[in-house]
Amino acid sequence: MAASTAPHNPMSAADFANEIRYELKYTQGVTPKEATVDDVYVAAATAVRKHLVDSWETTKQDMVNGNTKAVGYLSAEFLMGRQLQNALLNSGLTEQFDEAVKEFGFEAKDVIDAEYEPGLGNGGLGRLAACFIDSLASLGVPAFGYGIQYQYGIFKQKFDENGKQIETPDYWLLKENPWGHTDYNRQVHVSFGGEVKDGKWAPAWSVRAIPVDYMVPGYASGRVNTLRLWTAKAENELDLLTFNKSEYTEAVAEQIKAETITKILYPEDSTKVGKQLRLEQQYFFVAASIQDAIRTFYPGQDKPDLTTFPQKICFQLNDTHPVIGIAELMRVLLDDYGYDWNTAWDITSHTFNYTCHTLLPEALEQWPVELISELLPRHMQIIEEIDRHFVEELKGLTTDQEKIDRMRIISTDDEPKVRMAYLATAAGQHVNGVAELHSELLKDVTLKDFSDLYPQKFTNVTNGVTPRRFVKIANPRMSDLITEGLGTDAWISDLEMLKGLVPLADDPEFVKKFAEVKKANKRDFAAFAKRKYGFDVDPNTMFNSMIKRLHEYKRQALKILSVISTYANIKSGKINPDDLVPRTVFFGAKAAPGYYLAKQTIQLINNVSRVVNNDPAVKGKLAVYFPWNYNIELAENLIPATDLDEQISQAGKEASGTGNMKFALNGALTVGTLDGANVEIRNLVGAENFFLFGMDVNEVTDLYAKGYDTKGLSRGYYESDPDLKQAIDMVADGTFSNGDKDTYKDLVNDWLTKDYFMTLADFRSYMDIQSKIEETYRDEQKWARMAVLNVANSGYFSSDRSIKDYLDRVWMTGAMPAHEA
Ligand code: GPU
Repeated sequence: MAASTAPHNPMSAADFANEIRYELKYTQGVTPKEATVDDVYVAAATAVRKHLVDSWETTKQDMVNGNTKAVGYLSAEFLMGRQLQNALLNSGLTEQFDEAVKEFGFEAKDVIDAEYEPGLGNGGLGRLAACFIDSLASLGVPAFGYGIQYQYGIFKQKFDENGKQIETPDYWLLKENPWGHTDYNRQVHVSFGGEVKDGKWAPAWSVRAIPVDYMVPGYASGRVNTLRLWTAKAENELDLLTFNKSEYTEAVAEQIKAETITKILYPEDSTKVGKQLRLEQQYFFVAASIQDAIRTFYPGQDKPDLTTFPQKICFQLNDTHPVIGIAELMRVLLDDYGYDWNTAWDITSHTFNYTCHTLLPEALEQWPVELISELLPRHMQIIEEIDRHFVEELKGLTTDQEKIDRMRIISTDDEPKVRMAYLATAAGQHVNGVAELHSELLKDVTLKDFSDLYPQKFTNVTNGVTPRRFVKIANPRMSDLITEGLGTDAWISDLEMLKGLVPLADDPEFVKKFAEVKKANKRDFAAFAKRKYGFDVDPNTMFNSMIKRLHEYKRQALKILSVISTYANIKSGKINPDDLVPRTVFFGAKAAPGYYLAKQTIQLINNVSRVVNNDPAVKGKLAVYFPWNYNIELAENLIPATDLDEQISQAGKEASGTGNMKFALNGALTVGTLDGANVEIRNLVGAENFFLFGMDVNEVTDLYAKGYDTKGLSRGYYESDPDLKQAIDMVADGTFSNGDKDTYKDLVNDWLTKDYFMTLADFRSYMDIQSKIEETYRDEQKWARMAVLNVANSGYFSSDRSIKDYLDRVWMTGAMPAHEA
């Protein structure tokens, strides 16, 4: 038996069943006989939550009474995934649970499945926040996650009979939410609008911000942190006078206006959406969080000494969404607590740090001065003052007036805007990118002026993923094998230990077992896909997955064109299907509802899937599936079953990627470009264990310089590559639209005239790497060995390591002592 460091609760399964029975009776009022699977899920969740309460309480106390600076992770998104399995793992109750639920007539799997996944995030940025708070708790760092409890999360995706994406609301709170505790006693108020009188803000309206608290249990740390998500409620629910006049709608107008603030998550990902409501959301949650932090760290104090604030907590700005918090903390210090400008600035600038998650200039938020002035007039004044001080400072650093203008926080054009990334960079102590390449490009391109003058602010923290959810829970078979191989399960909280698997890559017995684990996972996935989607997936094929938001820069188009090309070549006889490695291609992707070309791409993929999967000519050789509504649950099921992972963004566009890390850690090989964290993955796992293709950043830059997108150079690639031409022609000629030639005309037209992300330019290189992939895959032992080496060398991509890097490079704090108070 391997030594275990995993959390263990001495409670018996029978006792845990008693606790479930207790909750069924006293919390839900149902008898075990009546209890449905949903009831048992809620009861089990409530019971396991109680096992975490003591640690939660001491963690909160130690955080306030101790001397370790806390981290406030401010994020508009937390894409948490389901909670029950993670809570069971961290409270050491997994096995007891598996046994106990049987008493109520259910399988553990079905109870786990009863949980509805909250979708309070769009994609990578939101999931990263969730991984980070898991690691903060697991490392024993005092931390709060602060965000928004949206009533509607990311839309639910369906496909209509034509393969088009349909968005339906995600009414997640219709199901019981045993994890969130609404704490009406800790509500605060947040104001908006109005005007500035005598230097003081006289707001026009305000709302209540009510916290919903989630426990964030650490793995084997004895710590439980808090995720505090704010929900908006009206100051006055109902205007009784109006109501009594039977004007019912008017009577609830205020309630509607207030609740609208936290009604819905903007389904945009990596794009700038300039909407007043979005600014309201941003201000709402950061203003509430700042009040909350002051109240937490200076309990009961009317006139706290806030010059110590930066020693109590530092706020991490997860992209630009919470950046208005800088102006808010200044306002609080100046107006509510009467500090002078310099003192307030000193406190504020030592409190915030900023993480940038993009390179796309269009994704950097800029708020029109007019809008901020209307919604937050005092904050606009303060931002103007920050801008003025900043210009003064710049004058001391450079004589280049153009540079100063370029760097101004408020743009100097006809429609002045506040550049939130610049505000964050000017005010924060540190700015970081999310992968080495990204951080370099931030310094050299996106924020070059700033890094020239403030090089000491810039640093890199490469992203990571939590090994608890994405290895231990998602891939139990592989986890057991790793534990067997290493003789301990300590790797779960010290992921670099996976290095110990390197020698086992040359142990045929181990490699064989590893390959068997993958096969079993594929069979599991096939069963899951049948159950959930009705798909008939052949587990004896190569599983090839591309799961991420649908975005042109990520280039799902490149993948689907390659599939079409293979299909066409089989049909035409150019390829003998018996020479192909049988392959099943999976896509998972949501498109922003207003993103036209992304939605056309979804439609195309669905129709390629329909045509290919129904064509006897390719049966058993090629299949394409597009499970709808890609979410964390699907990721947890598909990643452990995947052989080949696609990370094929145009070089220089994907800030990091985190799916790539999850795949490598689960023994999938990557086909990818030199983009984002791919670069680091390839360096660590070894170039020979990674399928590299495509242009690098310099080649991309050169091709732009030649006028690729402006002079229509993509057409040359189309004309000169018969495979590419054939594939695009097939899209244009109606093969995937029942003969209709118009369905994809805008997509095709974009490819042939602009193709900004150079899909066509990278096509040949992408097709060429496929033969190498197939040749490698045919040698089962070789492929499995490479997969083992991917796992063994990917320990670096634990979010525990990311958090340690933040602690050292950005936050300058650490874990709480076991008992600090
Ligand atoms: N990312 Br900006 C998002 O998911 N949403 C955003 O609005 C912005 C960035 C992603 C990056 O695209 C991805 O490369 C990165 O891995 C992730 O953030 C976490 O840093």
